[in-house]
Amino acid sequence: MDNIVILTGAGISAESGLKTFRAEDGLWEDHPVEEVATPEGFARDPDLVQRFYDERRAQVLAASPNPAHEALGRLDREWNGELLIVTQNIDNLHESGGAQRVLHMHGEALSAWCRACDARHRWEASLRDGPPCPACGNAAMRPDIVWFGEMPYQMDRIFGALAGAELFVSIGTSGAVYPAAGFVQQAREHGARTLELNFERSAGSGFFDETRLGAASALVPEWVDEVLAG
Ligand code: BV8
Repeated sequence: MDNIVILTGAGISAESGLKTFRAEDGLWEDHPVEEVATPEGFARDPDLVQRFYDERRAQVLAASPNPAHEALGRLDREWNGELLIVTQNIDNLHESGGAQRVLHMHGEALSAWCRACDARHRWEASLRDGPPCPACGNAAMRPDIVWFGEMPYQMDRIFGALAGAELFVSIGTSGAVYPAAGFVQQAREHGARTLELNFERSAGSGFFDETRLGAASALVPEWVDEVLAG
């Protein structure tokens, strides 16, 4: 086996203190998803949406990687084959944990996107009070996040990776949102083995050859040890 594709979701960052989406105390509870994670919601109330993402940006900056992120960082350093970590998460904890081959298909909390000139900038401060875009000076920056109804980033690259994957591993995701939730089926169609590491069985558990239930901070280091031991 030489080519691994990993999909991660909010569950891998839960033990770093970042809220997941569908737990009872989940993110969406405070704000209905259509208010904060859709272009329509942003058009209707930009200040609410900017405040929501300002809060998330600050939480991301205050969070630290947990043993699951660090184990994937070790895998990235030591695995000589192909590897791609496709994350649905907008935090930067995979990178802080040492991983480099990371693709943020739903964007990043620490990135701002200018609607006037299309430039993207690393951004750690607030966007709420309309700071000028460093490239064009317009006060037109939005969170660089893929909202519902928007095209996820780098889909061609992801589909290409899934076509070549020999092992597809899903970590900490409920399998509730597409197209990410469909990746396991695409990997299977191309002959990959499939493994799910999650707290509970997800909506797509039936598509996995193997499901291991537990906390990511325990399951992921154990699995990485297995893979690196050959
Ligand atoms: C698109 C950024 C076209 C925002 C996010 C009807 C049917 C099918 C699809 C649709 C439909 N109607 C509309 C759609 C499309 C829609 C969709 O799927 N809707 C759903 C609600 C039905 N999708 C879209 O709009 C997407 N765009 O389709 O464009 C297209 C199609 C194909 C190809 C190209 C273009 C865009 C969706 C992106 C939305 N943005 N995030 C932000 O973060 O604010 S979605 C957001 O929720 C996440 O990014 C993630 O993708 C998604 C799911 O969240 P999870 O990460 O899975 O987290 P969750 O809380 O759900 O689960 C956590 C899991 O971890 C749980 O299972 C839990 O048990 C486990 N866990 C918890 N703690 C731990 C743990 N596991 C281990 N250890 C722990 N400690």
